[in-house]
Amino acid sequence: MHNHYYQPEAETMPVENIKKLQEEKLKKQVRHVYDNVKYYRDLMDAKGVTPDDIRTLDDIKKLPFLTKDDLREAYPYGMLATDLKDCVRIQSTSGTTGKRVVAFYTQNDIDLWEDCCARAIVAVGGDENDVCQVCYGYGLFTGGPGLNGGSHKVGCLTLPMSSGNTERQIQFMMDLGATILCCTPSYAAYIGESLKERGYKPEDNKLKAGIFGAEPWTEEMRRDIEKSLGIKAYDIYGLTETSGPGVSFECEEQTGMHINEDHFYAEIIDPETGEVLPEGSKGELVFTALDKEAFPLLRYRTRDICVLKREKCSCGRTFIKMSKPMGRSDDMMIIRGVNVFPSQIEAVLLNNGYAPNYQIIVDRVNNTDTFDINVEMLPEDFSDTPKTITKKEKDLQNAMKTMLGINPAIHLVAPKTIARSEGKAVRVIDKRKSYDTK
Ligand code: DLL
Repeated sequence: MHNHYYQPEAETMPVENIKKLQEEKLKKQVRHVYDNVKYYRDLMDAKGVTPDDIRTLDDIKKLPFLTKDDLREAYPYGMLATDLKDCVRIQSTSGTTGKRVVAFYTQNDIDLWEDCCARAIVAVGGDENDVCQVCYGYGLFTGGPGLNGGSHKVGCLTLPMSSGNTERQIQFMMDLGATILCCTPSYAAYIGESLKERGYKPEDNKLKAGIFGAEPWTEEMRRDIEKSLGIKAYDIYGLTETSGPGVSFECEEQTGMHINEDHFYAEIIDPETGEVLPEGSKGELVFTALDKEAFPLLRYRTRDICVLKREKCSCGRTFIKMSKPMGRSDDMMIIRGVNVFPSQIEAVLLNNGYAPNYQIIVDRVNNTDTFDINVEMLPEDFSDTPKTITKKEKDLQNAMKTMLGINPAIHLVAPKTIARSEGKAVRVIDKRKSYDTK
């Protein structure tokens, strides 16, 4: 048991007070956005809603939703709610301008974001005696910077490893005695395997806990990782649009992630109708950022399907809990931690002179995602020599890597060999069991 908190007043606040606080913040935030973000003001005007109409939390239902399409429309600066001079950083997701999300931060935004990550670290038992190895990617991706900041705030000795180079990860982990590991669950599983291959037993490392997120993972995978590393594995959730990791985090109960409700207001809606569903229903998660200054999205549709539940938690936190995401209401895939849309793949094919006849095959082999794309050759290329075909595959792979940020294996196949479908084309074959089916 490690019943302590990073910010106890917030994390254990009575529910009535949370609601009051959210209501106050919501009113202010709607005013801030209305006054500073023309894009959203136009949406509100079109719906006939003014900031004065938002008096209670329930009034949030009157506000328009935002989606990734809105972010695309408003790219790059259209959602910015402060002067550029007040912004100190961006973070971003991979992809083309169309699907890329660029989020802006003031110093205060970064501070509150890092607080959220610090809460997650303390919730798994972290304190200033810990050695926290962060192997989420650093750079534009939010994982590395977010957990790095949280780890500093807690006062852990922070190992800013970034992702990859497993040999070096293991060396630092063992030599410096890392006690907390932060990375994607698939990378954690891979590190576990690599340790075993090198003859290490779970008790040979000093790790006690892991903070794993950025992609869906199952309870089975949790058990595997816990066993192979000899640790407790905790979930963490977030998205670039809401700052990054730390929107919600698991406590020692490991039964869902507490949402940092002093900073985020969560709703569950019916993805078809947009209707707000009662607590306990399964639906699409929608967030309103209550404190963000530079990039304050209101009613942002995450496309993640999950359930919210407010129940007494043995950890003493009063924040509502979200289940692990159970699926998506769009076609986004998360491959090796990177968000990938089939439409991006299609765009690369078309830009490179191929017809949009393709199939994406994703699987998880030895806890690592495999990513293959079968693409039909053009009829005129069919007579090419194997050497030129290999060259074309390589070129297409490079173009994909530039667009997506990860490398698929490209297989050029004979024309007319990918089955034409009569209804909706089956473009994606995802063999992973990444979502819990419960
Ligand atoms: O993945 C932020 C993050 C970094 C979260 C590190 C946790 C740890 P994006 O790249 O914008 O941001 O992707 C956000 O990833 O809408 C979910 O679909 C998915 N996702 C994030 N965390 C989890 C999780 C980061 N714990 C998208 N379980 C989200 C399942 C997750 N899916």
